[in-house]
Amino acid sequence: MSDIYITGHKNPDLDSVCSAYGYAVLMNLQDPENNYIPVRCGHLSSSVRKILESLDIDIPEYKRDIYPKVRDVMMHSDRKIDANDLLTDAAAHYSDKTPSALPVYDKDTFYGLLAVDDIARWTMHELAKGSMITSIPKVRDIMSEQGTPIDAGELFEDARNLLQQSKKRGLAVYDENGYAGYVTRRCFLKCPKNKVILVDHNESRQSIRGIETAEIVGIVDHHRLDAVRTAQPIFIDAEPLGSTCTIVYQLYLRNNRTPDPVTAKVLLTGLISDTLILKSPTATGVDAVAAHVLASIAGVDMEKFGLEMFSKVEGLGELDPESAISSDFKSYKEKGVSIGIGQCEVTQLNDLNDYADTYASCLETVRTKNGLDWAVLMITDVIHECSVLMCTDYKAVRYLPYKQIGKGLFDMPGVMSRKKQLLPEILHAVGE
Ligand SMILES: [Mn+2]
Repeated sequence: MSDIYITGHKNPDLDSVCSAYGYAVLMNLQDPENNYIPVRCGHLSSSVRKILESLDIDIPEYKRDIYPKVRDVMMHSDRKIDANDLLTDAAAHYSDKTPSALPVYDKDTFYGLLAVDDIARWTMHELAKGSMITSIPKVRDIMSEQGTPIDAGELFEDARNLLQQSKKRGLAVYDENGYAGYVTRRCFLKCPKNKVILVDHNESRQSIRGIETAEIVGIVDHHRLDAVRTAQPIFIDAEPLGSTCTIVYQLYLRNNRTPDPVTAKVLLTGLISDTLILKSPTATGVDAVAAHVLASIAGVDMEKFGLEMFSKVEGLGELDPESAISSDFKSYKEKGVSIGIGQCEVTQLNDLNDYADTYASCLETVRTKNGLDWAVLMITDVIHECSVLMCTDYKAVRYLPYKQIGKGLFDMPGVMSRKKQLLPEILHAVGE
């Protein structure tokens, strides 16, 4: 049984979190031999959190990184040696595994580690005296001073170095609940690899910290492929569909399963969010079929559910401009020009004038911070199917095919997709 983490990209959006959740449910049914854990490697925006909370699920937990830790290699002892036991009682434990240290308890509480050095020291001392070793000491009487315990969350590398430089054979490991296990030098002979499945992304720089130390065992995604090299053949399902949740739904079908109503609602949420209620040009017929089937399993009206969901998305006036811009911000490089394109979803653009100036100056800050030549923000009204483009001052601005409606502001009727509609125009303008 091993733990396999399923994670979406940094800056987790609904498709990323919902597909990780839905895929974990499926994989735990398909493969009970392993434990699939959906996680997220970034913090949720308040809108995404609000929507996930309304689904009544255990929201995938934040996982800071996937680096191997002490807890991945620590040992537990199935037999308990008591500090008041005689050394002969402990002897039996050495015959089978020959460990270099053994945990010792005082009744039920962890007492310390008995190291093989402690036994050797005592024995040699007795032999040096010419003793026939007739009186056997209690375990506690021969235990040497204990080393400083380490934390279960300590990095593998750091703990290995610590133990290598220490005179101790082993160290006790503690976590938030107290004593958790122990490690000896032998635990650090081979660095373990955590297993990860990537959903809604496949590039390691968009992934969880420490991904280079992990073993990627699967990829389910709908973005351009720029995946990592793997040591083993792995499962990959990459399709040009509107959402990763659609692909996950298809994997249920492929395995002759139907998602339960709660999971169906979760998948529907990610699907509707990424495809802007199927109105985005990235939405395909496959997405539409999946959305309707998922809605009927979940017992909701697809359109109504979608509008209700987007009504929970906070207006830009209520948000912190910098986090609103950065929460979905992608960088591109074309002809030596670095460009950043952010996208925000709103349910109406009538209040644009209230926040336009604040956002424009913040966009300029984001541009400088990221060392970009040009930064733009696409504000998409998902209900009325149009967008407004906000641009920092740059010479390519005049080559954009959109009508200017204010300083650095352009009207984009019918434009919903950054990838399919806006990006080609931006790249074209830069090339002029
Ligand atoms: Mn997606």
